[in-house]
Amino acid sequence: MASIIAHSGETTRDGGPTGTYKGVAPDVGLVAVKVLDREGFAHVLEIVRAIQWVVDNREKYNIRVLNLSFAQKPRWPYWEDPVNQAAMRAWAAGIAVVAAAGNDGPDPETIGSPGNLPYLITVGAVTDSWTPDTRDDDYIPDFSSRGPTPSGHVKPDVVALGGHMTGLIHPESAIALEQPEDILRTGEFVSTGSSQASAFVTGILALLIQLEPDLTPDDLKCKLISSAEPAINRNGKLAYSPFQQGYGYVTATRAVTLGQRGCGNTDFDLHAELESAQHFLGPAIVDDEGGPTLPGLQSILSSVPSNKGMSKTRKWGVKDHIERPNGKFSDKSSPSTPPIDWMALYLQERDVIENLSRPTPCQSAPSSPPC
Ligand SMILES: [Ca+2]
Repeated sequence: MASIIAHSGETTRDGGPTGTYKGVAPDVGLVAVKVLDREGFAHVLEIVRAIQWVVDNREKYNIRVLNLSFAQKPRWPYWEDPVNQAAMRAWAAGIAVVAAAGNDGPDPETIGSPGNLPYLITVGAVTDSWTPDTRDDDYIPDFSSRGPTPSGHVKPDVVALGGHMTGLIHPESAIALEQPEDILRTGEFVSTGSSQASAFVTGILALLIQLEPDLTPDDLKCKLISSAEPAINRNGKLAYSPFQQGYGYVTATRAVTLGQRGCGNTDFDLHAELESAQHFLGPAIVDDEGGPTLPGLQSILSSVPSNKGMSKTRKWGVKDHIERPNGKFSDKSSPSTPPIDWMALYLQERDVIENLSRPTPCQSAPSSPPC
């Protein structure tokens, strides 16, 4: 996970590629806090102590983001969970906390703890189907845990690349010895899961902080959810429920260019929560068949499960949906008016990008460089 976040080693040697990959944020400083044993287990209270150590040492090491690439079945309401309480203290102290959704899908209500904590950034996985050059076959694999949480909150918040991620591993570690087939000739290890997706997003947060150091944890969450790209079918309906994709697929470039501030955790009150004065229930309700849904979801969600791998109807993002070839809504079965006004969102995004790429106006001062 650390190498997905921050691997800074060389990727070329003698002018040729070495087959290795850099991490998302190779300039970041890492503070590794070891909690899990060789088999990947830890007592709840050890995790709590570790998170508290991070909070206590936040200023000493300038810790801004905490990656929690683990998930356990929630045993308490989110506000009574000791790990969640520690994670809330971290968030309140100015540390953005990222958690894995879990690998217990595709059933609903499989989000683990601490990913069930509403305040955190909870990340599910997308796989690129081994084709990095097209997203038309990128899909949410079955293993990625689905919401809602027991308290009815929509999770994951976002999905990110988590399929066959390449990273460094200690050759004598338990997992390397158990799975030698996943070690490449370069000595790197290939692994898959929402933990890897969580690490990927943690790297994106480090990049955002590098550019804008004053971002708060709530702002960082806002940057991600406001720039994520939902999967949209040709008929304008969502290809995945928000319980599967959250706000959608996150990428660093969009978080940097289109991400906004001010929209993170506006429905909650962390200080009231920490004083046990208030807790919050999410918007999920029960449908006619006893499954979880959201008010109005049926009219905006495709009734057919999205394909694994290549899909002729699914596109990731408003831009790809609106600009898709062969017409926008050419299906005979498609409604003439899409259930969500994607065109308005598309025009908003286009305006932002055009403003970013517009050259700075020339200055009239004589010392200015010529335009
Ligand atoms: Ca792909």
